[in-house]
This record gives sequence, C-alpha cells and structure tokens, in this order.
Amino acid sequence: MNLFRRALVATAAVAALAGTTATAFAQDIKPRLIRFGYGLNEQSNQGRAVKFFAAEVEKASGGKMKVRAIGAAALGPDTQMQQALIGGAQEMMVGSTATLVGITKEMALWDTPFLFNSAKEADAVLDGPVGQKVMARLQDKGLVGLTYWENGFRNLTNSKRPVQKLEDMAGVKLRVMQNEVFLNSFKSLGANAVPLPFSELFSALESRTVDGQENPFNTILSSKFYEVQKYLSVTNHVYSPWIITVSKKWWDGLSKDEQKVLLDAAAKSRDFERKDTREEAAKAVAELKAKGMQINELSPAEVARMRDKLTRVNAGIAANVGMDLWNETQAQLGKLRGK
Ligand code: 2Q2
Repeated sequence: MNLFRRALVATAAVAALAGTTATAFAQDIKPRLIRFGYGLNEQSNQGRAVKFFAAEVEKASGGKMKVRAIGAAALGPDTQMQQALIGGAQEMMVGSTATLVGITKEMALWDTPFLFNSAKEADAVLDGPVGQKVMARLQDKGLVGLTYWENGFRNLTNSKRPVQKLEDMAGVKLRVMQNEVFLNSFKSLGANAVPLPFSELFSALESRTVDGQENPFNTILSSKFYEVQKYLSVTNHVYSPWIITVSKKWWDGLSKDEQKVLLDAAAKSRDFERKDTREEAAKAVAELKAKGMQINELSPAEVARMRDKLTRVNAGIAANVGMDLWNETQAQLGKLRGK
C-alpha cells in the first residue's frame, strides 16, 4: 500500500469511528453562533441542561454550530428574551411557559392548578398531541418551540409563618409569575399576589418587598431562596414546564440539516433534563432542611380546601385557551387515569 492510499484508509477509519462528525461533513451546515439565554444560574438544573444541549449541538454539527449559553438572566428576564427572539436579536432561550401566556394564550393551560397528578402525566400530555398543538401556536408569533423541559411541581415558601391551612395565606405578600392565572389563583387563596420577573425575586425576598414565592424544590435550592425564606409548605399546587424556543426569523434561514441538529439535541436534552431534575428534586427536601428551612406537609383536608379554591379559576382558563383544547386535555388525562 502506498503512502497516499494508507492515508486514505486511515482517514476513512477515523471518519467511520467518529460517525456523527463524518455525517456532519456531508451535511448542509454552516458556521453558526447561537446565543442561548436562560434565567437561572449555571449550577441549576436549567444551567446543567443548557450545557448538555450546547455540547450535543456542537457534536452533531461537527463543531460548526456553537451555542453560547448565557444564564442568570444576563440577557434579561424571560419576557425580554422572548421579544429579542421575535425580533431576531437573539437565537434561542429556555424559560417558563407561564411567561409566554401574553404572547400565546394557550400556554395558560399549563398554569391550571392541580392539572397533573404526576410527572408521568405531565410528560404524556406535554409530549403528546395537546402539548405539540400548544407549542405550534407560537409560530404565528415569531417563535418556534422545540421541546418541554421540567421545571417541576411548585411549592410555597415565605418568611412570615408556616402555611398549614388556607387561612395562613391571608396577607402574605406573594411574588407570582407574570400572568393572570397565577395572579388570580393566589388572590383566590387570600394572598396578596404581586407579579415580578424571576430575575428580581431574590432581592425582593431579601429586602422583604415580598414575603414569599412559589417554585419547585430545585429552584428554591439552586437560587438559594433558603437564605431568605424560613418556611416551606409542600403544596405541589401546579406543575410548571420550561420550554425551549427559537427565533422564527433565524430558524427560517437554517437548512433542514441545521434544524435537525437542533431538534435532535433538544430531544436528547429533554430526557437528560427531566432525569437530572427528578433526581435532584428527590434529594432536595433533605438539603433544604439541612440549610435550615422549616418544612411542612399539608393535611389532606387542607389540600382539598386549597384545591377547591384554586380550581375555581379553571373555568376562566378553559375559556381562554379554548374549550376544544381544554376538553382534549381532560380526555387524555381521563384515559391516563384509566377512566
Ligand atoms: O418562578 C419562576 O419565574 C420560575 O419558575 C421560572 O423558572 C423562571 O421564570 C425561569 O423561566 C427563568 O428562566
């Protein structure tokens, strides 16, 4: 074998070994810089999953598509990043579906109190026809949704008193996410609900501008809310998804191969993120206790009272998202529950 042939054989062997890289060469992929913003810090479940996504994109594109991950709301709170995506000034982000309600009203479906009884139900509905339909509605507004991640079941913290019964919520100044469903839900529980972007939450709690907030265990831990909140009540009052979105302006200029790289990486990141989040959540209560939080469960009777008050907002949500979507969701949940 001459030197040239030997080199060729060696190259082919390397290419075969690095399967993904070899295909990337044959694909229609240009060098791309993707500014990917998110609101939590790098050490959070959100930060870890963005990092995973970035690595997948680089690998699958043979290093041509680079994701610059920008966390801790350095590009602004969710609502600001959404506008940057719509205008084409930023390529991608991950954030709360709740902050998208002002853009796509169907997103309010996910804010329905006690909609899901388990993460398994959430996965089935979000990844199924209903979740995909809601996601598709973003396209008319200049956004492309790729996948849902788990933010998680939300629990209540505050610095005033342990919330053990409905009446304990009275007068608690509670930060809520910026939409009508959250505002109405917590007003109906008797709290003094104040909408605030997540990026302003820690300092609002620290300065006692607000007494409390609600978020999954993971976020209470990663955002160090335990430093400024004493009481945690395990309410699991709603399941929050996160959603990866892309600027449609930018997306439409990508080749099919480039879009596929992003879709595949998003699907992989979803599985990584949900697993990682669930593992962390399972250990979080013990950690939060160790950090000094006083944690209480609610009695089944109190959960029922809260549920009763909260589900009074359901009719309004159903009307807003549309009865067809609402009924389809309920039908799927009925099936999942074997009814
Ligand atoms: O309470 C919140 O706002 C959080 O649950 C969200 O995770 C937050 O808005 C993130 O979307 C920030 O990127």
